[in-house]
Amino acid sequence: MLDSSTEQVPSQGTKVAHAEEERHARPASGIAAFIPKGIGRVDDPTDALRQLITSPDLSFLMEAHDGLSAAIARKAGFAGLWASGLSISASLGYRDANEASWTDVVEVVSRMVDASGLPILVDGDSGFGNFNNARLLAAKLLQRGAAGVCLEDKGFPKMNSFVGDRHPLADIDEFSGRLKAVKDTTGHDFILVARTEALIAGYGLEEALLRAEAYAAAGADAILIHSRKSLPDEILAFTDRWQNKLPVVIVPTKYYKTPVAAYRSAGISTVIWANHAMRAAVAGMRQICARIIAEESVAGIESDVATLDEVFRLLGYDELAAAEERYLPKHG
Ligand code: SPV
Ligand code: MG
Repeated sequence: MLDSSTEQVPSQGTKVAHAEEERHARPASGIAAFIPKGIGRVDDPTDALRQLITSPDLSFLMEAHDGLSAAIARKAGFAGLWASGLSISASLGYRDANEASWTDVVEVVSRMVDASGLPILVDGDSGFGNFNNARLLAAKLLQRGAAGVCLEDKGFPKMNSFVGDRHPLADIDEFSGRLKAVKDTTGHDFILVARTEALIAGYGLEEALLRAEAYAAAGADAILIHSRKSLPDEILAFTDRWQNKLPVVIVPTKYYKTPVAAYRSAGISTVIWANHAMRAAVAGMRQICARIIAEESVAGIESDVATLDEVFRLLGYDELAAAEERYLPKHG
């Protein structure tokens, strides 16, 4: 039986209240988004994301890359999502090198908004060009119900931070102009996270601090400091010197063994689990495909895949049944 409208969704503390009863949601931009009853949405995505990022508690954003992964993360209890460029690219069959267009990203994020109702911080890469492309991207994301965008101080096209050693940094003033243009275009509410790749590019702590200062002055709401070391030492050195002049966001993909207690004591604001839904999907699909081809049957795998009822619940099929009762003619 489909009963998602009464399903209890675990919450991440009391940080975000879901307005379960809302059907036709209206994001801050004033553009209507369709979010079926039973999924519900936060009253104000930008405010909800701001609370997550500025609250004294450590917050978590879960990666999602399409409507389904967004709905699953929401059901698991995450209060906010990271629309990962790497994962969205992978799910579209692209490399994380700006092969997916900015309109591809906007479309995917729009599906994630509707399917989850959660505040979403969107990985805007380097903004797909100069200040003009960055502000256009941000404005469109705001219109589609996203809560914020994260821009990294690289050029176009960018390359994923874990691939190769060529990660040329943007000029500080030029990148600051990109940030200012986004703020001037989207207004105060839309969250702007400035990400510095100074450590990834091998420039070290002083360059990272210099850039974080400049990006704070340009109007960023938070700083994402990225590292690809297997230990969090350079991240913790940064937070020690930075002293939370703006909230700090981290992506512990490579230093994944570090317990989150270390981030709490360092006063870090937000942890992004950046690609784990996509990687879980890759591993799950790989295993199931291998078994089906080897066994020439799906009989043995039934208990290892989600039931169709679970899929129907995730996507609110019961709401459609109720809507049919209400709107379809009753004759015949
Ligand atoms: C992403 O998830 O696309 C990110 C994080 O930007 S990383 O892949 O670590 O660069
Ligand atoms: Mg990315």
